[in-house]
Amino acid sequence: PIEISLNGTPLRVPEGINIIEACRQAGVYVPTICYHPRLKAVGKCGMCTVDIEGAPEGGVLACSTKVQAGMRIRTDSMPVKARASAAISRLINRIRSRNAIDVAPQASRDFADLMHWASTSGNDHTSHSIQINPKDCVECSRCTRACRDLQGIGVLKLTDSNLAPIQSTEAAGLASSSCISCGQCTFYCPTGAISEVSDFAPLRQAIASGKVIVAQTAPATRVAIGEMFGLEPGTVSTRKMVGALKEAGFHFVFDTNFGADLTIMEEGTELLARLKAGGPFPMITSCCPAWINLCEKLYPDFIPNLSTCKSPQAMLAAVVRTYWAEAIGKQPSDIFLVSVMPCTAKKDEIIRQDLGREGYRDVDMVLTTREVARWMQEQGIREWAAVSEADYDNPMGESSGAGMLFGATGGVMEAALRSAFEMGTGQRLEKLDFQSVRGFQGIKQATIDFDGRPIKVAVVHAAANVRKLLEAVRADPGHLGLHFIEVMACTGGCIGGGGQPKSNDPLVLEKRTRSVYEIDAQKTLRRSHENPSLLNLYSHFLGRPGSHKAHELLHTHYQD
Ligand code: HC0
Ligand code: SF4
Repeated sequence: PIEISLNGTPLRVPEGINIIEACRQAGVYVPTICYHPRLKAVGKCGMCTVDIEGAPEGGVLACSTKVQAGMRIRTDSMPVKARASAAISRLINRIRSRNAIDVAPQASRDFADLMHWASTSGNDHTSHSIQINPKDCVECSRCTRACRDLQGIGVLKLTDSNLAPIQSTEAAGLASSSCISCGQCTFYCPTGAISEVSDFAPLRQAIASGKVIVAQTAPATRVAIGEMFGLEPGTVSTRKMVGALKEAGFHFVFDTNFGADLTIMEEGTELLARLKAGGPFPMITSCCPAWINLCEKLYPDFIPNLSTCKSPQAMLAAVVRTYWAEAIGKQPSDIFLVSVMPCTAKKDEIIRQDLGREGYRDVDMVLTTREVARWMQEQGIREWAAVSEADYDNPMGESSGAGMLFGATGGVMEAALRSAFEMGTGQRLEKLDFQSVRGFQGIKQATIDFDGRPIKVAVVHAAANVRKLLEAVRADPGHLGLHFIEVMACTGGCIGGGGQPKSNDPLVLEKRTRSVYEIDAQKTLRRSHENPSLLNLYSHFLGRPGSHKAHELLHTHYQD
């Protein structure tokens, strides 16, 4: 650590951090709109200037200036505040000019129509998952940086147009671009000018028409939803979340973690079959829909490598519509199934051809973690503390710790290794934790000894890293010797999904991840292939993993 002085108070801070982080650590507010700890600082909004003793007048940008030993920083001087308010005023004027468009009551009808048209003319509603309503844009460029730098996609641009400052690089709209619907842009957007496509009307209609209203909740939602109600990132809210869903109109709540266990049975069996047959390698996980979009759009040569398994949300949905519908004596179309997901690309996934049969879709609607919290709030839930806890419904409420791991980067790999090792070698793993595939390194590699046979695996997260790894695999005739790759399009995996609560906490992803591993560690049931409810489903309905019926319901095809 080094010593600095902040507003006259001595302060010890880590070396190499920028001034704005030092101020935050000391609880000193510095206004900014374009800065986010996980994005490259660009000093775009100009609000965060601070004075430094001995430095020229006009100050320095706190977001892009590093602290130095002995630095004497002031955030509370009149010139600092004057500069910040000038920058904020410029921004407010620009937004107001766009929204001025609220015309006087005496205006003529055609003038009002023109203004309304102008203020919505830049809207982009071409995508199934992501929408742009640029009227609310504050031109901070956080979305463009997320898309370009974190994801390596780069399909958003800032323009000079005051009415449509943020646009897709494709004139025909986002849907025609290489957008993978990951939603990272929506997570970083401070205002909601770019957001998930959101419409509660079908849910309201389903409730009004007396359907059986069912939810399933993804692994990563339970360690994040509390943030929407003011709790610390990483607070485990599993039973609260189920209780809140019940209070908010859902009759049954199932756990996507059960679907994750089911995926492991199918995907582990597929891996073992490929190991026996000698390929095709590397097998690549298929549960991240933004990755599937990326693969189909930009890496179609990897389609044969994709696991044929549907994702856990899709597998669980297929079981709800068939096995469970019959068990409760209902027609599949009597059920309205909502997937509560940390992800915006799941909205793309549910309209894929294989996710439905005979005139209905398996999943009716995807709500992101942010949206479901808004739905709960609309239904009158304000205080998280006042919500009664509840348990998942069975049989799709029982799940293993391995299923929980799906929510973090490396987790699908770890869950698959636990089961594939034990199913393939007939031996019992002594140590269930595979530390080598955990953590935030962009590309992780490990070699696991399957009873004398070395199995080489890689884990990659954040689309920019995915592109790097795939290009390396493509360039090597021996595909780097890899047997199996786990791909997640968002940093940290699903816990960092584009539909998760927005946060400026630099450690938010780490906090959520820690809780994912804690939930697994505290379970007695930590292997997917030992989930009793799942084994029961196989013996009463599906047959063996990889059976004809399993293929019909749980596996899929891809489009190149
Ligand atoms: Fe995920 Fe999933 S783990 S993609 O990250 O595989 O969204 O949380 O629900 O389907 O289980 C997201 C999270 C899921 C699925 C699971 C997978
Ligand atoms: Fe870029 Fe992902 Fe946003 Fe699409 S959803 S614009 S790929 S960040």
